[in-house]
Amino acid sequence: MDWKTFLAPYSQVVEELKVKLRGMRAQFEHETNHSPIEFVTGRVKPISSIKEKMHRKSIPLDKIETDLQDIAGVRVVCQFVDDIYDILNRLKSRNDFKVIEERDYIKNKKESGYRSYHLIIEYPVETIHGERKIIAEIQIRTMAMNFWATNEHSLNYKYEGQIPEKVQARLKRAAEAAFSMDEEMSKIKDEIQEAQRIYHSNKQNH
Ligand code: 0O2
Repeated sequence: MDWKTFLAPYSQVVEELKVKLRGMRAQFEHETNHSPIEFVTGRVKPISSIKEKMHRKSIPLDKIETDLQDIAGVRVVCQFVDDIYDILNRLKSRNDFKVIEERDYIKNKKESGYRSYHLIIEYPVETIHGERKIIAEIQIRTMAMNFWATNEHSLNYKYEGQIPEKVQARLKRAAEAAFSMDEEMSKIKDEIQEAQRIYHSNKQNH
């Protein structure tokens, strides 16, 4: 398997999606003084993680393009839970890619405590050999959800997927605490946004 050649269009997709999503953020900032997008990151799954996931999910090499859907992954991090659904609707109405699957791990949190909204998309990318349709995953989550997922991901790595029960229980409590914070912040969203608008316009006037 020539991984470098195989992964090249996936890198192209990650780069294009980052530009487009960061462009949305810039446009929001310019036009409304508030962006529902806090920041955007993206990555191509490392080869070792691809191999590990193919093994774990028994995905044969000839099914990798359809069945391993997060080789190209971008993440949109928002301030508030409502922002997630706002972004989601905007992404679903775009014409430059097609949403083929949605996974709402906010309404249906995972057993681990994980919350996020996942969109699986089919993205047409131009290569020197013509158009290729590449499957990619867009994860949309709040900063609190991101904080939790990043920490849990590190622990999973440390314990090779076998986090001790005591730590798992703490993580579940931490996931609920993070979600309570999201709910509390939502209740004072208007006030926070007004404060941020005042701050930004004062900064522009100086
Ligand atoms: P990475 O790149 O290291 O983050 P599965 O892997 O079976 O849980 P599936 O069917 O591939 O899930 O798709 P799903 O549920 O959309 O999950 C894919 C990605 O979502 C994962 O990628 C994580 O990034 C994130 N994710 C899902 N569940 C959890 C979780 O419980 N905790 C954390 N921290 N992240 C989660 P990978 O493959 O783990 O790789």
